[in-house]
Amino acid sequence: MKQTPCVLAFDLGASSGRALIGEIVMDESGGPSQLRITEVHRFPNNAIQIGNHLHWDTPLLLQEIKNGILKAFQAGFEPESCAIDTWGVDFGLLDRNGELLGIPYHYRDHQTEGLVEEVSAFIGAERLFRESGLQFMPFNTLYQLYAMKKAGSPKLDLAETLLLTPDLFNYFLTGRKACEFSMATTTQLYDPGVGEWNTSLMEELGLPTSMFLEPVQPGTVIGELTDALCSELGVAKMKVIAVASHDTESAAAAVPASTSSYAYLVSGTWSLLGTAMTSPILDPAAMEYQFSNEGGADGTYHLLKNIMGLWIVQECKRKWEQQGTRHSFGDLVDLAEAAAPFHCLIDPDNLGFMNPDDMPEAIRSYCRETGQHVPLTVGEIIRCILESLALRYRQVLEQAEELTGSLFEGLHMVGGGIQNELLCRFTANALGRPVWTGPVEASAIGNMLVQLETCGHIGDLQDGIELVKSSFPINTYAPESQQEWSEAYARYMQIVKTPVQSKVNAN
Ligand code: LFR
Repeated sequence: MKQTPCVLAFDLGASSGRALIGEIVMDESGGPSQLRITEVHRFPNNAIQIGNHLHWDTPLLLQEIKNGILKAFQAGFEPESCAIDTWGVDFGLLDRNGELLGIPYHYRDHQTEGLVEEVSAFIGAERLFRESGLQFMPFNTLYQLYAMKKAGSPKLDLAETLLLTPDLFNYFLTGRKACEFSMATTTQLYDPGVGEWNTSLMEELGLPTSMFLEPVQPGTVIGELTDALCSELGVAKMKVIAVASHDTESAAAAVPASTSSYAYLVSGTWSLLGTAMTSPILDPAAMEYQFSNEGGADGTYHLLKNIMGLWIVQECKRKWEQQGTRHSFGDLVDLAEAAAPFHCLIDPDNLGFMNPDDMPEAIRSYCRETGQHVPLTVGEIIRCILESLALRYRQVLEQAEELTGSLFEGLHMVGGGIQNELLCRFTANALGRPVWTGPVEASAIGNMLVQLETCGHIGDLQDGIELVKSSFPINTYAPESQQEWSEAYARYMQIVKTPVQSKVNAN
């Protein structure tokens, strides 16, 4: 039986990974009319503390990728290609024999604490921003490597090649080493103004410069599954493609916008609020607001900001489970909905929420320090988080408008977080503008679109966006109760200016 063209996308997130098949459904005239997605595998992704460091379980993730390939074939698909997208910044180091040196660190490991300040003082914050265009997030590759250097890590001495996470898995699948552009731009060691690795910065920081490969653009075929892997799994050969392998950029490539200027929010563990651009904005205003310029698919740059996101909810849930109370995400949202509005607000991006031992306590202590009502019940805490996130989105959207000179009509929300309808409603209310949600699996879909373009099944990404529009529902949330939300925003802006003892974050 002749199959419809199909590709396999792996989307690895901080809490779970999934493998999805994307198939082009043809219309009567033989042209592509719909993208049909089928999840063939889903698996948890848990960080592991080993001694003093937090790591990814890289071998297990590779095993799950292999399981995903196998399951795709077992389900009767014969994908032409596969591609992997993951979170940014993290990496594996290879020795001169091409073997992995140690277990890759997780970006929430504490090794980089204090290094943003230290490196800024040493290099100069303005220069650092101008030459990287990146928000000073403590986990950026630059700070991780600098932490290793300060710790005298022998791995750095032995490293011959640095591969960012998707590149590392692509290497395990194909035996080919490559560096994909969108991931390179998350390191803070790539200069987007010049379009090259910033080797002088590396030298000044004492980092080896030779382990970075020349970046390749999304849409580059890296190779094929190795013979060994095909016989291990008993599957046919397929191409392995570098897509916009940073998950945020894959998601951004699937935003079903109808205007040339639009804002989007990729909602999941993180909330990434941004807008597509043709070139990076590297001026002091972008630094002051701490935005990033990240490389995307199709030669785009995306001006975007990391906002702490649903991580805060996930961590509360985890803590309550540890203490013996289990709640589903649905229960948490119901309890939040039943709680009183605007009792207390937090700055979700206060660094105290980056990786505390006890997230509910971190929230209570923030509220205590800022002289607010201290939330005690589960409902109060979750409501506080969701309202604060929505208000933060307004603040960041307005900053993005200021930086770009655009006026955004509303906000496109994509990613798993849009299943939290209360958050979508709150966001429309906080913005006083419509919120359009969908698709949920944006990263996997953006990943598929670049594969389909590379394999010649769609003309370009714009064709892909049209497919997205005709294949996935888009919901609209209209703003309601403006008065209350405007008052809450004014209060929020006061609260985030209040100095707190716990770690602070700029802008
Ligand atoms: C989202 C994301 C963000 C990145 C963060 C850490 O999954 O990729 O874009 O800043 O994870 O890598």
